[in-house]
Amino acid sequence: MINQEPPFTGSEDAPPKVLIVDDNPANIQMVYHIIKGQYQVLMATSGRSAIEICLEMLPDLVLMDVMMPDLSGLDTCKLMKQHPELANIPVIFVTGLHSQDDENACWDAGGVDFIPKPFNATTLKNRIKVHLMLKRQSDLLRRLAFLDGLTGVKNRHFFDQYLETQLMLARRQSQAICVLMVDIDYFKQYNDSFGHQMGDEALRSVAKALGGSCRRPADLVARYGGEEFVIVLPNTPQTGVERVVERIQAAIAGLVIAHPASATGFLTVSIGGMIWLAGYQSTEALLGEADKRLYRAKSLGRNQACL
Ligand code: GH3
Ligand code: MG
Ligand code: MG
Ligand code: MG
Repeated sequence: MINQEPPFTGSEDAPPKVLIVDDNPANIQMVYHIIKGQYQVLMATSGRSAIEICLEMLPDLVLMDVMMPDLSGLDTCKLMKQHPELANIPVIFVTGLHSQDDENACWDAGGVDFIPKPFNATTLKNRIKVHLMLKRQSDLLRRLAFLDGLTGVKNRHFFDQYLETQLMLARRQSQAICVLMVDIDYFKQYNDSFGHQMGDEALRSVAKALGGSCRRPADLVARYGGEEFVIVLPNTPQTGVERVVERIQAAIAGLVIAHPASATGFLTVSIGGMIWLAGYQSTEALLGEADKRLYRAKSLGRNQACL
């Protein structure tokens, strides 16, 4: 399932990743010996390879030399700031250039700090520490802003952005994209029977079951509102969608949540799904089609899917 959240700096089990960029390997070694042991250290000897490593490894911080042949540190930093996935990685310039203009150019390029060479090792270590802490906090805030507080899946805000991006990709690559709307059946009555706390607990269980049913990295489960969830399955044709739907139905049945108002005696969901292959206009149209099919699944008696 999608984990399209910003990289979380220094999660409990992984030390933060620091990328050292310098065209002179001796300079890299010197910095490496100062910071090794505390961080996972990555190295690049050119601006181009720095960008490549950033895209692949998503470091939490970059220590950037300025003067490098080919792509300068300033230009490398500017490229990073233009890239949506790299823009929030802090760049500290570590440079032998000392003039006021050089220093200003580093700030203009988007650097968060400027350390002139030769530097004091303790100062370097502490500047890194401070910027990693700030990065960790901003990552956390960004993550929370995209999460549904009750169920822990992504929220509507994230979903809207994600669907927009995926639809654009699907259009560009002429691939199928599927949206499933999942609505709990007779959920008002569930609350009436067991109370809101039990209702919330059931919502959490359903969210977890949906998450476990969507296994591809690009699949996304989000809470659309109330007792309604939405799922995006990029690049998934009809047979794949049917398999996901079967998994969802089996997972919900496997929860065996007693629900007296339900025909089966257990909590069930209705699913409306729309697969669009090409020529689709907008996310609204795609969602509208999925919603129509959800309505049909409801009117046909609930506990079923209409694709
Ligand atoms: P249907 O089978 O047609 O979907 O019926 P329903 O009762 O599920 O649908 P309706 O839209 O009439 O009611 C949705 C109910 O979901 C209303 C509210 O009691 C419940 N609900 C919405 N959000 C929450 C929530 O965050 N927590 C809890 N416990 N209940 C919620
Ligand atoms: Mg250099
Ligand atoms: Mg409902
Ligand atoms: Mg509803």
